[in-house]
Amino acid sequence: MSAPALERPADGPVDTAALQQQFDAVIAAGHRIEPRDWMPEGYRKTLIRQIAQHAHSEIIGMQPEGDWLLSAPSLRRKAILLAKVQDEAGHGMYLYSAAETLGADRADLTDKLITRKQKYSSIFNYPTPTYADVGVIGWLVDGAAICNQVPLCRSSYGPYARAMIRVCKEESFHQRQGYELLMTMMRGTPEQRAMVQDAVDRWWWPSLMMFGPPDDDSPNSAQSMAWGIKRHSNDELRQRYVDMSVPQAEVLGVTLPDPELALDPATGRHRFGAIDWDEFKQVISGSGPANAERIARRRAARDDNAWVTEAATAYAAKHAADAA
Ligand code: BYC
Repeated sequence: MSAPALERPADGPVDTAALQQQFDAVIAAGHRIEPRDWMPEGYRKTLIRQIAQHAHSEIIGMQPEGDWLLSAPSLRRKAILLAKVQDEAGHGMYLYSAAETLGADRADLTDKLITRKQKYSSIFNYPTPTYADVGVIGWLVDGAAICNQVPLCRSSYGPYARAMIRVCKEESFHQRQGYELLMTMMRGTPEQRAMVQDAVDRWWWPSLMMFGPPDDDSPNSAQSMAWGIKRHSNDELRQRYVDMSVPQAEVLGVTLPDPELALDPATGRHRFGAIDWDEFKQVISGSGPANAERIARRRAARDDNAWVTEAATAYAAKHAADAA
């Protein structure tokens, strides 16, 4: 719920301190900030940064699985994969719309993505050499996304929080389809089982990196949590994800590639090995295995389809003129 907008005198000076006080009260009460409410510039900028990165991740995230659309092993698998990849496009669109409510311009955000001024999730810079990767992305990557995004349904910014509700419902379907695909492969031939294990070995550690750097090396967390944009710290969500994934791996019959992974009986949580943060830093600074390919494709899609945008814009302008 948002608080009523603070009345501003028509021509008088803006009382920033009073506006800030009201903003703080809305956040402290756990209510929502809406697009027309006053907000501190840092809050707006942080939201644009996170929402834009999130939107870019959804759009770039179409590529690794999209690579399998033409060679899915059956019509059923192709239909499921097509629906999933289309869902990711939809998520990107809701998120760009949410960023627009903060004054961002969609074309400008795309430009910042392809000129590397804004980031997207590290996870989408890894290749998908086998069909088991499609299943593992559904299970692990969408599983991590759910862990991270369910709390964002309670984010303090209304449009972002509301977008997350639908996104999470769809991610939940995505995760199940991935798990079902892997279950089917695990009931198949020894080669199929080996293919699943190989994909798990490649995706496990990168999926842990999706939650971001450790809390003591996360420059944005404290302020984002104080503003209610993030509800939990990176390490907290990573731990939840590990605890959730271990029993799922057991049911599936795969081994998670971490010899240090063990249940701590004292806490009921799993201890796990050290994450390779150098690899993470390399990937987010553009040197991951597939960064160049992902950006080149996004750039080509923008440039090759510019005529569609131009035609649609001209058509909308004509309609608006006819209606006037
Ligand atoms: N990858 O201070 P920190 C999906 C950056 S798509 C890249 O902890 P923050 C799906 C971070 O941005 C779901 N960069 O930051 C789609 C910051 O850099 P800048 C994607 C990362 O924002 C298709 C710096 O590192 N999910 O599910 O407080 C198919 C310091 O980090 C990463 C979201 O976008 C990373 N992994 O926390 C299948 C969730 N981690 O901006 C599935 C929304 C950190 O200062 N985002 N960085 O230059 C968030 O929840 C938060 O932004 C994060 C990071 C937890 C990711």
